[in-house]
Amino acid sequence: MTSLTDATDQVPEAILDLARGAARVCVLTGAGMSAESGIPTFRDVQVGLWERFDPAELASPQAWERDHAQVWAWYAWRASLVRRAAPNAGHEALAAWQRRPGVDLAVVTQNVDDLHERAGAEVLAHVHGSLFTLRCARCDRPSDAAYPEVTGPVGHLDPPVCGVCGGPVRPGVVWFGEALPEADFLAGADAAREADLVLVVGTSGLVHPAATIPHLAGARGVPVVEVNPRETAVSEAADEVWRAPAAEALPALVA
Ligand code: BV8
Ligand code: ZN
Repeated sequence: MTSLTDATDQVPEAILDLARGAARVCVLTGAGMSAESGIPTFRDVQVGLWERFDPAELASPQAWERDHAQVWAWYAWRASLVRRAAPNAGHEALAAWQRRPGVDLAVVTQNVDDLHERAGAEVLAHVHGSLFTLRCARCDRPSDAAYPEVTGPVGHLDPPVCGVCGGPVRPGVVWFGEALPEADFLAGADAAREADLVLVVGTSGLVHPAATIPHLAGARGVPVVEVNPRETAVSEAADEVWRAPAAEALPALVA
């Protein structure tokens, strides 16, 4: 396996050729895309940040029903982390690539943060929703409430209430067991199937149906390239893998 340092010093030839020749690029990103911005991923072994919370358990309607205040506190803390974070060089590289004349680059993200947008990229689909789009858990109306600034892992915070029906306000994210926003998922799947190149960056490929997107592209003969320091559930579907971190690999690829 090429060492990370070598890998990011020069882009693997086959990957560079695929990127240079691609007019339509679809980039599927996961939590690893934001790791170098200091946002903890879901499944990497974390020190500190997630020790007290099991993301898969808290990101669920069951947890919300059981204890709104604990779930709201967890999201308020994550929102505070994201607000304090900055897009990394990987986000910036994708935004620059997207602005390149002759390139049609679709960002399809599983991430609920807004770091792609803050780097200047247009995001085609947030397949797991967005942290900062709040809505009423009872009547589904959008809410203009905001997360309080939270500086550390807190136990409980009462969520704001809907100005119309008085229901609790929830994050506009897709919880485990909830359906993905159909328009986003279909747009992401179509972009992958019609691309000249699909780049899969920073995802363990474990969460469905988002994880099927690279496979949908591969089934159409679209070249799939994985950028991830570690092997994942997507690796075997990739035509090329680049074991490198996103914030080092993507700037080299887009240079
Ligand atoms: C649904 C929003 C049906 C919330 C998230 C068995 C088989 C298949 C499916 C299932 C199953 N059992 C249950 C299911 C369904 C379930 C699922 O897939 N479960 C899995 C875990 C088994 N899926 C669902 O429930 C989905 N809904 O199926 O609904 C339905 C249909 C109709 C009607 C009703 C219902 C909903 C899934 C969405 C869940 N919400 N997020 C929130 O954020 O709080 S998922 C969550 O995980 C995040 O969105 C995250 O993005 C996503 C995926 O994780 P990754 O992004 O891949 O992150 P992870 O930590 O796993 O990996 C990080 C990677 O980065 C690693 O590979 C690491 O090596 C790499 N990395 C680290 N550093 C870097 C790096 N890479 C590059 N550079 C670096 N520097
Ligand atoms: Zn309401």
